[in-house]
Amino acid sequence: MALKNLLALVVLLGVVGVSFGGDLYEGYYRYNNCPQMEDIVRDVTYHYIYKDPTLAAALLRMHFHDCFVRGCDGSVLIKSPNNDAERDAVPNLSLRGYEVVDTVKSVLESVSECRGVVSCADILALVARDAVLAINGPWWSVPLGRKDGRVSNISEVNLPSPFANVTTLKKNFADKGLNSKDLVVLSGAHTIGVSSCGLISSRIYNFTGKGDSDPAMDKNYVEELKKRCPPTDVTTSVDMDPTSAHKFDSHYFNTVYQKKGLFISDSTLLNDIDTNFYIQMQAVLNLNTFNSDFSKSMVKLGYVEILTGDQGEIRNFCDRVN
Ligand code: HEM
Ligand SMILES: *[C@@H]1O[C@H](CO)[C@@H](O)[C@H](O)[C@H]1NC(C)=O
Ligand SMILES: *[C@@H]1O[C@H](CO)[C@@H](O)[C@H](O)[C@H]1NC(C)=O
Ligand SMILES: *[C@@H]1O[C@H](CO)[C@@H](O)[C@H](O)[C@H]1NC(C)=O
Ligand SMILES: CC(=O)N[C@H]1CO[C@H](CO)[C@@H](O)[C@@H]1O
Repeated sequence: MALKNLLALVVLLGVVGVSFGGDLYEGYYRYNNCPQMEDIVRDVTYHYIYKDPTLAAALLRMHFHDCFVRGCDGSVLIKSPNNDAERDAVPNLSLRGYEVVDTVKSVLESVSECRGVVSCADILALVARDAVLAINGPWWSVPLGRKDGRVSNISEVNLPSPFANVTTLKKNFADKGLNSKDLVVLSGAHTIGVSSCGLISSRIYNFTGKGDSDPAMDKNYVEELKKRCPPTDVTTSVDMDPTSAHKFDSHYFNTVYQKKGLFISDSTLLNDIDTNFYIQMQAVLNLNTFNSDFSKSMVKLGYVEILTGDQGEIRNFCDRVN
């Protein structure tokens, strides 16, 4: 009994110690009025993913987009009557799964002690984790305590481009406090999910404006992609990690190593000494560190430009500011 109390005190002090820094910490809502929070997020997320496993990719991507624009502050979730919020931006056209976050929020708001307590930014960070877990991907602990932003503006959506080279991508990530390892590891998220044909048509049909394809892509693979993506078809989807698109594994790095990376931003990871080394470690040496590397980089991503303490607000509905 005494030992148990002592342990509880040590844990509590540890938590308080971290929270003084305005930082995030694990189990935040257990100490802040809503101990059921993580269970509710998991149950709702699993419910949706079992019905439609492809939502896992969409939700993982949504968290990434949220964090890269104004930080992980839930701004990607906000709707604007004028269609000028982040989610109206072109790269957002294929974002899906907003209903998962909105449902989690409405369940939480229906529990009296959780009402007005849980941020949408935290919900999204946790939904992304649980969505990956629901398709047998890695688990990572998600430090919580983010606050929600009040601004979402289409003009600020400046995500890394699928046409960017590795120099630019490294800069994009460095601007968010993420290094080359985070870049190559997080790009591994493309082990699941799809892209629309429109984003790759110039790469396979008209790379330099002379009816050619990108020499950095395997010639046979270009032909395969042409079959799936006829020249004028911009809407059909193709798997980003063919033969393993529904499995969260390190196969993406084999794909990139075989010059079958779908975007220039995937292939270009072979052109940098650090990112190339990581790809070879996974694809050739089979080092099997991807799951734990991914977990670490996701936690780092979840800290990008966050609002904590008195900053921001706790939204009542995730799709609008209070
Ligand atoms: C390195 C820079 C990145 C670029 C340039 C990039 C670009 C893209 C593009 C263009 C698509 C296809 C979208 C469409 O069809 O409209 C996509 C899909 C996706 N991206 Fe990325 N991405 C990057 C990094 C990331 C990161 C860091 C994550 C998550 C940690 C991520 C997760 C995903 C997922 C899961 C999908 C599939 C979505 C689905 O199937 O609905 N991406 N990405
Ligand atoms: C979005 O940003 C643009 C450019 O900075 C600005 O003119 C516009 O007023 C902003 N819109 C909203 C709704 O804040
Ligand atoms: C990478 O892209 C940037 C921006 O388009 C360009 O300025 C730079 O020259 C490119 N670097 C390489 C090595 O191709
Ligand atoms: C290929 O690109 C060139 C230069 O941008 C353009 O003039 C031409 O119409 C394109 N061809 C096709 C088939 O789209
Ligand atoms: C999912 C989503 O909100 N998509 C939006 C992306 O932007 C277009 C164009 O502004 C909107 O019509 C979509 O609703």
